[in-house]
Amino acid sequence: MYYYRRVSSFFDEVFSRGWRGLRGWAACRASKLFVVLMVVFFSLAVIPLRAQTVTVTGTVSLARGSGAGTGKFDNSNAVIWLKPAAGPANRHSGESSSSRPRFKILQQHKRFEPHVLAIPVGSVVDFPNLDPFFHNVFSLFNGKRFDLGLYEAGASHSVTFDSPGICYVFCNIHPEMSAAVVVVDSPHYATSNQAGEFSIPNVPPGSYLVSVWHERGKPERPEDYPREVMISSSNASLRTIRLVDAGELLANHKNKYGRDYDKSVTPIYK
Ligand SMILES: [Cu+2]
Repeated sequence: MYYYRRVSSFFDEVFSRGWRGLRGWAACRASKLFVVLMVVFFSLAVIPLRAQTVTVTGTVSLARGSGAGTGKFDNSNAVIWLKPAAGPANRHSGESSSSRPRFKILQQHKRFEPHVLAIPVGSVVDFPNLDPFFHNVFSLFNGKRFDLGLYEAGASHSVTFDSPGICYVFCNIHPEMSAAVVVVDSPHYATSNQAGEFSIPNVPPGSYLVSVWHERGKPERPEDYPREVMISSSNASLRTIRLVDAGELLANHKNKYGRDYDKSVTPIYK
């Protein structure tokens, strides 16, 4: 039936328009064939590129230390990242502001959410205040020093994290609010879930250095990190990363003036 229709359309063109019709019919067919061939060519070119990367998986295990660890903890919020063992890491500092990755840490219910945020260097983080009262956002730590001042419900300010490091973030009004921005010099990073599992997608095979950070956990064998691993399609699973709990490091932090928090707050601050 299909061939009958194709043949009949061919003769319709020839008989109704003569040789010009025949040329038009052939040109139309050729252009369709060209489009089909181009689609096939690009599909074949893209599929092998995707197949060249792997998803690196692993598990973090946080064990209670001898004496130092108190309070509740689990295996979540460990940040794991991979950097090529040789060659320059992937830096974003030269990018224009419009192409920078953008993230968000909410101030809601007197908490920073998420509590731990891993980002590639050069990223911008927005800090919107979703509570019906004032908050402040500041950091005095090594990754980035900043103070976004006091701001009201519905307002938002942002910070560009242009160098790698761990940046602890606090509110100058509410001592219970804390967050950590883990700025990594690599596009290959992940944060563990409650079971300690993590997966890092789109990693090209090769030799990498594995680093790990956890708010209250230190590697069981610190001398092993950063640890070199060879990633391939047949070896994309890291062996368990064992951490030992070192206690709540942020529990008694100071305010932005380096002093203890004032417990008597005014009504606008709640
Ligand atoms: Cu606050």
